[in-house]
Amino acid sequence: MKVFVVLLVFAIGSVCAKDWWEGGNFYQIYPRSFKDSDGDGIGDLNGIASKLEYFKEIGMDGVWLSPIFKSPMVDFGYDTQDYREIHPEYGTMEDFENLIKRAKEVGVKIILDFVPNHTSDESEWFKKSIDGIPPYDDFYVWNDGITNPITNKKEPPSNWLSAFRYSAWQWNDVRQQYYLHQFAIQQPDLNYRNPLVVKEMKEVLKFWLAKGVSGFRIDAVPFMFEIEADPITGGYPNEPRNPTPESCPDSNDHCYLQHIYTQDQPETYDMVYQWRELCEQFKKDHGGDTRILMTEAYTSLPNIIRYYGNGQRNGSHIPFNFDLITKVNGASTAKDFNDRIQEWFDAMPNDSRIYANWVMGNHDNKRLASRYKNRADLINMLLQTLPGVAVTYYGEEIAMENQYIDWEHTVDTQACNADPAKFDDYSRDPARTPFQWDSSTSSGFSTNQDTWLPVHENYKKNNVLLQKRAPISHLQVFKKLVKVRHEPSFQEGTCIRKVIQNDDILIYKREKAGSDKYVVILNFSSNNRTINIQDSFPTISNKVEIITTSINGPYTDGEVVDATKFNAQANVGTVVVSVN
Ligand SMILES: *[C@@H]1O[C@H](CO)[C@@H](O)[C@H](O)[C@H]1NC(C)=O
Ligand SMILES: *[C@@H]1O[C@H](CO)[C@@H](O)[C@H](O)[C@H]1NC(C)=O
Ligand SMILES: *[C@@H]1O[C@H](CO)[C@@H](O)[C@H](O)[C@H]1NC(C)=O
Ligand SMILES: CC(=O)N[C@H]1CO[C@H](CO)[C@@H](O)[C@@H]1O
Ligand SMILES: CC(=O)N[C@H]1CO[C@H](CO)[C@@H](O)[C@@H]1O
Ligand SMILES: [Ca+2]
Ligand SMILES: [Ca+2]
Repeated sequence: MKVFVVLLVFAIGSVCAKDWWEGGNFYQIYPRSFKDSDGDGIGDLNGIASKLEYFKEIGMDGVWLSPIFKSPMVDFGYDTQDYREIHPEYGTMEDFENLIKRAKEVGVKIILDFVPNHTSDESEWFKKSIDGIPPYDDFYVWNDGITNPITNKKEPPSNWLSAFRYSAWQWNDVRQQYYLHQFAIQQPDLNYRNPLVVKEMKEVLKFWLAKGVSGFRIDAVPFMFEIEADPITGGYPNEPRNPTPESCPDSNDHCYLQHIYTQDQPETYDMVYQWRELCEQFKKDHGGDTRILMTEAYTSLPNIIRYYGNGQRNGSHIPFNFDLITKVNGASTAKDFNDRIQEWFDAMPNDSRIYANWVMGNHDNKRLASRYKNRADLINMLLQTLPGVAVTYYGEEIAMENQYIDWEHTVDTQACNADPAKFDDYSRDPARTPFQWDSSTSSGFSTNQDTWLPVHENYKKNNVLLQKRAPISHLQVFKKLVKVRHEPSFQEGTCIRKVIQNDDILIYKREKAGSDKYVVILNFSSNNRTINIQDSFPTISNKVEIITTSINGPYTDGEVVDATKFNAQANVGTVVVSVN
């Protein structure tokens, strides 16, 4: 038996051995909200460790954790105080090592969020930089600013704006200089033009690789480098006005300017390629599975594609594709979705080892089930059945919804920096509420009634335990999807897509020679349609079996139905297999 298994693996391997992450399924955890083990109302590492089996149950290969490093939590961990320490609310280094050990036993890879663009202003590095102590004096972007000739007052060196509104320059009284912060004032930007910063950050990556992590998700990559200061004046150029001024009238808003000097600088790509080399070298030196990089960059498609590599050098394994978050919405048609998908495939490098990826939600965006009313299953179906890597934000598998949080209770710094009239547009709190495990106190997230953000008010009707017990639920659909995803037709097959019925329906066939033929039918419209699947795909037989379908759909899993009169109901998605 053992010999047989080895031979089989070898036989597949000799054709095209897939590395663990290729075509993988990934899950994002927001550690504060996943599971609280000690009743303080805040999620923690031991909480995550107690739920590792759940990741297996929902078919995840890897889990990436939003930041867990020591932080004053102005931006909930996206402001790092110490890159080598665990944030005390989340546990100890021992807890982390235990998590890694247990995750290995269960067979789930752990990936850490790495926030390179800035540290916290409470970082020792920044404190030493303020005091001008070498080598930290040049670890951040400091500048004298300009003296206004009329008022004789100091002004920031340039008009650059923070992503969290207002000037990106903050005056420091001690150092008598401005420092750059592309995000909150408490998040000073690191100076990547200083080789010591580059070296130090590599040491940090190696530190965590040595602890056994399987890779990194790298935050806000486009913001790493700014244009070099003018060698003579030491000044920085102003950024021009947004080319569509009417889209952004408020001069304090980040969008007011076109960020040609503070984002997407060419040096950024090189940095990512260097980090990839570091991961490869670590594997060579220490063995084990491939350590991967996932990169977060909200930028143009050609820029995102550059993160994959440049033909000579490899870069990010998974440069996040946010197009299905940012370029479509609840009113988008099947054609809109298909066009976005096609754009990505057209832009991707022509290399069989490069994979598409699809992200449907994250901690910076509103919940999938709220963006797509009644269509959470359909969207998850799209995510799980397209070729490439799938990335799921915690709770989307049970269709968790946004929880409205009023101004008084809002804690997200991005919303708090906005005004009471506009805060909800900026707030990311509604999508960060505690995970809904069951119907007990605080949805089984915590034994404490008080949690750092309130539990969604619908938790007694919508939680993992209920959905696990129900024969038909979002979770059951999700589990069917992740299972069928392992079939060769989904892993290695072709994907032929068509938009039919006046742009109402996206239909596609996943097929690998010698394996089952699958068809995915997604009705993005509010029109009920009856379709003939054979009109789109003549090789599909008269009868198809339902693999899984949206919970509001007319069919039942396992049912065999007529492919020539298929009921493609409004807002419903279905995966079928051709019955021979
Ligand atoms: C890039 O990655 C591919 C696929 O993993 C590999 O075959 C190739 O050798 C790598 N290229 C370099 C320059 O490392
Ligand atoms: C990729 O390669 C295939 C086959 O060699 C070719 O038909 C296709 O046009 C190429 N696509 C791009 C974007 O270069
Ligand atoms: C679509 O069909 C469902 C189920 O039969 C029904 O509830 C709904 O009203 C129909 N919608 C339209 C627009 O006809
Ligand atoms: C794109 C982006 O804004 N990414 C992150 C960069 O850092 C800020 C501040 O820490 C985070 O809030 C963002 O999510
Ligand atoms: C493109 C389209 O018609 N989309 C509709 C799909 O159905 C939802 C819910 O009924 C509508 O809100 C969308 O406008
Ligand atoms: Ca806790
Ligand atoms: Ca920067």
